[in-house]
Parts: sequence; structure tokens; C-alpha cells
Amino acid sequence: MQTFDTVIRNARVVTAADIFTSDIGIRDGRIVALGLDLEAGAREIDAAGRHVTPGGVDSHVHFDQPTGDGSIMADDFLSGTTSAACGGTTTVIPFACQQKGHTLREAIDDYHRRADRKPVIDYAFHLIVTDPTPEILRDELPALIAEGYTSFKIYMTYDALKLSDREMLDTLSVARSEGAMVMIHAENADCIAWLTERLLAAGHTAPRYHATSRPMLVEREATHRAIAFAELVDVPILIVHVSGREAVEQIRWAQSHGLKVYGETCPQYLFLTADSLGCDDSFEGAKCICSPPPRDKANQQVIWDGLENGAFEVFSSDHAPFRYDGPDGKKAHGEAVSFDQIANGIPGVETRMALLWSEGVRTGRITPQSFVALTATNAAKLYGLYPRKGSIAIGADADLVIWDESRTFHLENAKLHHNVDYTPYEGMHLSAWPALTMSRGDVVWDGEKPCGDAGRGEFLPCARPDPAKPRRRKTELPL
Ligand code: DUC
Ligand code: ZN
Ligand code: ZN
Repeated sequence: MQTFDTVIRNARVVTAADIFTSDIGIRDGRIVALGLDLEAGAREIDAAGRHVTPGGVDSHVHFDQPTGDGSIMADDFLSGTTSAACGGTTTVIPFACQQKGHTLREAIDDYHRRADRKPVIDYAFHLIVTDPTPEILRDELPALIAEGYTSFKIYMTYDALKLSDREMLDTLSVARSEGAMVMIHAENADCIAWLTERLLAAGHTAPRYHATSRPMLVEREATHRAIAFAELVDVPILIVHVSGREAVEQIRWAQSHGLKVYGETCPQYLFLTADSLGCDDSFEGAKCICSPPPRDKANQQVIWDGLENGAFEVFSSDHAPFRYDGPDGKKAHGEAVSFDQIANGIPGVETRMALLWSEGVRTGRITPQSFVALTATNAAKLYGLYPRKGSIAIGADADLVIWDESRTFHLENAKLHHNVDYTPYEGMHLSAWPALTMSRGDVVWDGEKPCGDAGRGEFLPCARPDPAKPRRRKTELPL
């Protein structure tokens, strides 16, 4: 019997800590050896000195999530995970969203049905808590956390999703006692509603006014409030999809005061600006409507700085896929609608890794090790999947990417595998793309075509994450 099912030869292995040259021995889907001159495997893959990183962990994606506004997400668990794999991601954590008036358990059951026999890569679920009744907080949420749903998102905006301040405190308190990680969408709902009303009354209805209706201060205020609540309750939180300076400053303030406040950002805040939503009143800008909206060049630089200097733990896609044409996506209510009626979100699960390797690592802005931390290792740790996911180490799943940095990759939507009819990054020239993606020892992208079978992806129950542990400073407060 051969020792290895697969040996990847001559890899320039990158982890969050190190870079070293090694062969990688794989058996039963796991990494079982790292070293030089490993004995022959049943299958041999020559990495030829190219960088090999852990497969990406995209900890913020939306697949097949009902929207309630007439639009339908374009990607289900098959197209979404296929697209992820082709872009070098091997684990995704989509959301199971509670509908108000329904239980969290119903949401979990519903999303397991949606995922049934579809994913080509491994997946876990975050919950979205929208209706934290006393019973749900007392019984259901703790039970689900114990079963492996150890993170949840709460919203401070959107009528169908948002929690009141009091509900936030109650929900954060359960996260503290049960050891769950809380993700927070931080935008002030009333400010947005107030601004929207005035913009619409003035006839400012075009997609670009989406950005005007959600200026940075609404993000800053909500980020500040979320941090204050987390401090009061003594619970770690993660602020998702941070768009620019004012929110980064709040996060930095919290971190410098010893609070466990983590930050996530996304490609749209590095590569898009508010101008991507249009400089005139054309509907085309709808393609880049997302929340918070992209800002300006100066804020892009602040986000780059935060990736470089450790303000952010995670670089995720926030893949929220809506088609531009057709009856279901951005035009679900036609083109003659105001910006507040247009589906919110942009695609990016396939382009996330290559954008950051090309524009971050190849330009020298971040190190290869930081790239690995930001795209895989930190997310695995924050959500209880480490060390099985997010690293290249003995015993870890053989989830790997071999990078091709030998040529220029012209980004065109036609080359992508999502079910969306556009990419916001059309026409960019990238200096890297995955030559091969491997999930638990199986090649799921060979550089030319997806090759993972539907349903081969496994559901991953998550452990209670270490970074979610409270500080437990001495306090008089009745926590
Ligand atoms: N928040 C998200 O996390 N994704 C898409 C839209 C939004 O508001
Ligand atoms: Zn959000
Ligand atoms: Zn999102």
C-alpha cells in the first residue's frame, strides 16, 4: 500500500506564520506529511516552486437566501460553491437567516434543505438572529450553539432584520454566556430612513443616491454603539464589511482599550468607490449597490492600511449575488425604481482571493503570510474551524491552492462560474489566479474547469471559538 494518495512536490508553502519549500503528503483527504523528498504517492502533482496556500475560508457569503423584497439570489449552494472553488476557496460560511415570527431551528432546517446534495466544498452556517424572543434566547440559541452553530449575525439596519438596542444587549449576553461569535452589521437605521425620505422627496432616486443615503457617519455611529454594547456586556464582537476610515477608527479605538473587537473588510472597499454606483442617473450603477456602500480613493487606502497593520482579521467576499438583467435580480421591480427598492449586494466569492493576491501580495502591500491569515487562518479561528481548516499543517484537511503567477489574467464575467451576469471587477488585469484548488485531497478546480462533484462538500459543525471568549475583567456589573 502506498503511503500517500497524493504528493504535491516542490511547493512554496505559505502559512500565516511561515514560507518554506516542502512536499505535501496527503492521505484520506488530510495532510499527513510535510518534508523534502517524500516517497512517491499514488498521484503526483508538481507545484514547480509555485506558492501553495491554504484553501480560502470565505466566512461571509450569501447563497440561496430569501430576500423578501421580490428579488432572488442568483447562486444556490451548487453554483456558489463551484464559483468559490474556482477562485481558490475551499470552505464557505453562508447565513441561515431567521424570519421574524419563526424560530432559528426552522431557519437551520430550511438552509440544510437548500444545501442538500449541492455543495462542492465544505461549509458551515452562521445564524442571523432577527427575532430574539425570550424563549429563543433562553432555549433555542444555546442549543444550536452547542450543536455547532457557534456564530451569528445581528443587524442594526433593515426593517425585516434589525434589532433594537435592548434586543442587541440581550442577544450579546447569550453570546457571552454560550461562547458564540457575534458579527454585527453596523449602520444606523433611522439615519438611513431619514436621509432616504429626503432624497426621494427631492427626486434623487437614481442608484448612486444609495451611497448618499448611507454616508460614513451612519456606519461610524452604529459601529461606536455596537462597540459600547459589547464593552458593557463584556463580549467579543466582529464588525463586518467595514468600508472606510471612520469605522476603522472606532475599531482601533476599541482594540487600543483592550476590547476584543475584530474587523472584517471586503474587496468592494478596496476596488470600488461611490462613483461605481454611477456619476449620472443611469441604472447601471445598481450593479454596485451594496451596504455599506463603497467610499472613495482615500478610504480605499485606509482599508489597505488596515489590512497591512492588523486592524482587520478577515477579508471576506460578502458575496450577495443578484443578476443585473432579468426579472429576479437588480431589476426585479424594473429600472424606474428608486435606489431603496434595488436588491442590495454584489458578487465576489470567486474573485476575492485572486484580487488580494494580485493587488495585495504581488504589489508588496501585504506579505504572503498576511494574505493567508486574512483569507483563511483567521476566519477558521474566529469561527471554530481551526486547525482542521485554514492552515497547511499535519492533520489539517488537504484544502490547498497552487497559485499561477506566470501570466496576466484578464477578469471577465464570462470566465467566472457564479450565476450572476456581471462582475464589478470586469476588465481588471490580475497577476495571479489559482492554477489548482484542492478540497480534502480532491481537485475541485484544475485551472481550466471546475471538477468537484455536487454534494461532495461536507457540513462542518463549528467549535466554540477561542476568540469569542470574554475578557472577564473584574466588574460590579451584573453580567
Ligand atoms: N449586508 C450584508 O452582509 N450583505 C449584503 C447586504 C448587506 O446589507
Ligand atoms: Zn451586512
Ligand atoms: Zn453580507
